[in-house]
Amino acid sequence: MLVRIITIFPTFFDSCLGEGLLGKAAERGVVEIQIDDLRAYATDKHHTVDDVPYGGGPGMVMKVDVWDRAIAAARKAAPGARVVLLTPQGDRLDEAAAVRLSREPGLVLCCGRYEGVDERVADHLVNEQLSIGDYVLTGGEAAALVVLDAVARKLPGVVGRAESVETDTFTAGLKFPQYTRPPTYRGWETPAELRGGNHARIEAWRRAEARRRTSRRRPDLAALAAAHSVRLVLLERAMAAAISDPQSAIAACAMRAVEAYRLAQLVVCVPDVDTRQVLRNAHLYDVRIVASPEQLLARAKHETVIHLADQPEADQLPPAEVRRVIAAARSGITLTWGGPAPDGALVAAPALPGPADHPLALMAWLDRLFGTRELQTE
Ligand code: 6GU
Repeated sequence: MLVRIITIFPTFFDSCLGEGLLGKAAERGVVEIQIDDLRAYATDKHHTVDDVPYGGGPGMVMKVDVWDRAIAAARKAAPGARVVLLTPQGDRLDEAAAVRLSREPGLVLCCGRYEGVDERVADHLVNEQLSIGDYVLTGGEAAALVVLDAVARKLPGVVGRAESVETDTFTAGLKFPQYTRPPTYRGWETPAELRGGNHARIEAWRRAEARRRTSRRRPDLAALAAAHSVRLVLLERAMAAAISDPQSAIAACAMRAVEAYRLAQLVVCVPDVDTRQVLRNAHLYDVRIVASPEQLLARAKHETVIHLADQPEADQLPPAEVRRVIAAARSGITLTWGGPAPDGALVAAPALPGPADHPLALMAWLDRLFGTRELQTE
């Protein structure tokens, strides 16, 4: 992936890009980083990049024409790249955004300064705006590094074991606590559960700890990551009829749903297709394969079942209400999609353009439900 950073402080990036994860990624050729000096696109002899604001007030505003030339050069150097303006006014960077950006062919990170950038840059020249949190930095440079690090570690071959990306904090709430030798230090013990070598016990302990600290420290994440209790059931009919290659479409859908929406468990009920073929990497994603929808739904009787409807119908729940139901659920939620609504299910409205029985419609629906901003259509 080609990443081009446009900045008035080109030397800011010198030390960190050669080090650690980003250094390794560059060395291996997984990312190529170009630093571009915004001042090179100024036209006067003082290389002026800002001017006083219309309407008065403190601070200077970065000039639209200078950014226009810099971004045009970047689009030429990195065809197809997504152009991102770093600004506290942007959408908040989160793990789903990092995953989404890691799938772009290239990125252009435009470092604004906090006093401001002429609004026409945001309106006409970039594809999106990102912020890294609710605090003010003097410039977008530190934010660009944060974005770059978060995105780069999603690229294959950057983080050593695929597994460490799978178990990252935020993929499904906060991470479990980790320990290494010695077993006791100044009387501080490591948990006995981790030392016994019983893998099932270790897994159970880690899952429980992760869930406990997520709900204590980050109830906001816990609601979304209702995690180990939100299950998505893909019912076969509509889907198999709608697509020519059900195996790979379902697999893509399943992987993305678990990754981007932090569904900790996804259940696929596709009796008519070869499920082994569908989910070669199922074990990585905690995907369960169940023989028939009836079997699953019988087991799930005590759960709330929300059916994502193919067609708009009366009495459908809007996405905000579905989110509320999921967050409030105590004993688990099953989302079903693809066939007719199971008995007793709440029915939710897709209200989406295009055929609602296509996997992309499901992804768009989940985007709305779980707050991922953009639908990946490639
Ligand atoms: Cl992207 N830029 C600046 N200047 N401040 C920020 C930010 C970005 N994200 C949070 N604060």
